[in-house]
Amino acid sequence: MTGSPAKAAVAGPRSVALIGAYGSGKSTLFEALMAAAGAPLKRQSDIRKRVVTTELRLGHCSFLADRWSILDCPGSVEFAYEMEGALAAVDLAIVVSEPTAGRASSVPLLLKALEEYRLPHLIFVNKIDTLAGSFDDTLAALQAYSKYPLAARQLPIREADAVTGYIDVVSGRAYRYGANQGAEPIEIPAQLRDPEKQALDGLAEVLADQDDALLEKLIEEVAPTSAELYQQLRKDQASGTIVEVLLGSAARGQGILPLWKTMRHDVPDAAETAAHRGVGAGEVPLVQIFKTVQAGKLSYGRIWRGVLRDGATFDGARVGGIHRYAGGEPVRAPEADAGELVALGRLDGVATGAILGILGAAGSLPFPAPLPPVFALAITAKDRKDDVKLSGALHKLVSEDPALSVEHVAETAETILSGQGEIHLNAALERLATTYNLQIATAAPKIAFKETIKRRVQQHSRLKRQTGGHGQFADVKLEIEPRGRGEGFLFTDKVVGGAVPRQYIPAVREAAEEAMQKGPFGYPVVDVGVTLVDGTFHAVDSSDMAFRTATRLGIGEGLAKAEPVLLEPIEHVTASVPNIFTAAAQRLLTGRRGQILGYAERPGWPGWDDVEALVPAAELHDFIIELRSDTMGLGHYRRRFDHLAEARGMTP
Ligand SMILES: Nc1nc2c(ncn2[C@@H]2O[C@H](COP(=O)(O)OP(=O)(O)O)[C@@H](O)[C@H]2O)c(=O)[nH]1
Ligand SMILES: [Mg+2]
Repeated sequence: MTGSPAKAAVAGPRSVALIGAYGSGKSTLFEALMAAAGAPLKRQSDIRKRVVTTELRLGHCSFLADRWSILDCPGSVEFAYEMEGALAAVDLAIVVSEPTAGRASSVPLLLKALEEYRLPHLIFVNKIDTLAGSFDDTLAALQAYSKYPLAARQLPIREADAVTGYIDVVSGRAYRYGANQGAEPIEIPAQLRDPEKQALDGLAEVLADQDDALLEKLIEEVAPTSAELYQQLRKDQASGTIVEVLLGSAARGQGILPLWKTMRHDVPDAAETAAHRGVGAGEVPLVQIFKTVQAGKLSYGRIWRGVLRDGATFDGARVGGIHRYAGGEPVRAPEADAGELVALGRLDGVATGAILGILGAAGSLPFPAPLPPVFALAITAKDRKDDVKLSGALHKLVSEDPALSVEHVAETAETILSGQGEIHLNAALERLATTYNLQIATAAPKIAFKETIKRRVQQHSRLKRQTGGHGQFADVKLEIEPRGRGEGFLFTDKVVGGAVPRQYIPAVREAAEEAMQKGPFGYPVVDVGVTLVDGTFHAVDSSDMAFRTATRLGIGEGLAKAEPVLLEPIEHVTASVPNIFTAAAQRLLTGRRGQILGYAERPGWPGWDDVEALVPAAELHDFIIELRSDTMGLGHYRRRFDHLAEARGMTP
């Protein structure tokens, strides 16, 4: 069909990941690829899995005797960590793109992730049946995002407004899409002769940039042979220096066989990928776990080296079952070969990202570092009896998915679950419900407000209880005053002549400090100085206890008179957006009481800006939702505590 030469030797198992924006058609393509390879998914599991777009899906099949592991990745940016884990494990990524320029929204972020892994990738322009506008515009838009040159392998043939077939650029042959994934050869439509020639010249030029011999031929105006072009395509695609672009319709089964053939020829061998990462050849198995599910009952791993046998042990963890997924259903296997992705059963205590076996000094199997969380919820078990169970379940959840984090915040007495967005956290809560049978109540996290005072006051406090026998007496004169922001609490003793005997001073100091735990508004009080200036005592009735009580009451009254104010945490926010959205990001931040500090080009991210601002924490709870919705889903941000500031116009 594409007229490629037969592949020299039968390769070992290889793997690809399908990545792309939510709804671009990855799952449909996954099913189409499996079907074309004679391993159609069972209808039932199709329907079930369609709904769950938040989980990786693994499938196995053979195409022309080559064995393949295919990963269908979730599309939402909120599951980017899961997708990046998949990228760490495969030989090549297939970026599934919308067909129309301007709708390729998450492509830039994906290409960035691929660049970071230096992972070879090709682009499948899907939904070609809905192409509006020119395909050249689509290519130009994709090229604008890509660091590497695109090599268009196909051109669409249009009749009336519909795409009815394609031209294979290298062979110059035209095909009309038929039923059942087939395509019949046709004459090249006359109006496409010139575009075809231009496309071929363009392809040859892209390849010549990578190869001197080819370049010389072009300069001497000698046309390279198809065989030369195929060979160079294979070399450049497998090494990731070019990005081949194919097109089709996953839903209609169009363009699937050409994609398979390109994969067959141009996806690097698993051994090449391993060598690239510094994993030497050998017999001793080396496995990388790129995802764990079901509380560690199942771990997805890539076999980087050797043959993995069921029952093998690694540091005490024993492989309890090896599974492949033909037709979407798990099939148990006695062993798995290097280059395969398989699911491993019951690897106790093995977390996402773990390496089983000995990598050796030269190797580096990079695994994504979890992204800083951008969305958080305070969570509680609806049934208090489940509290202990909840903390155990959260621990497992985080070890499965390190992009989640759990923290107990003492100040607000809340358990905070944070992650990459609302959908990500909802998926986690869903798992708590289904896997652990835990019903969870959620709320926006409380803000850790503080208080301070603005005025200096003198406060006299006298405790005198002489009921019956042993009474209580203490008398203190306190000066309570504001200190500079961040200077903290300070106690000073200025008592002279033993007006308050030495032995009671520590009790006064401790009580003063304790009184700062809760101010007039109910929040911790910061940056206040307390001076004990004078006092009196009673030889029999005074005690530590009496001085404590007098001090506590005095400070309570004094703070209320000292113009108490609420302090709110202000965060330093860095929002990263493509620069067409820089103004939008600034507007959003300003709208959230933010003070813009400025913006600058984002280092290493051409076309992106970092916008810096100081923003009250109280305004940031759902910031990521708005930021994404105003930046085509591309914007993200980091935050760190900066300082406390008076919360003007806020009543506690
Ligand atoms: N017209 C058209 N629709 C498609 C094509 N491929 C997928 N779709 C539809 O696009 C929607 C999203 O597809 P899905 O595979 O779930 O996308 P994913 O989120 O990337 O996995 C579904 O309604 C599909 O039927 C295609 O080639 N043409
Ligand atoms: Mg999907």
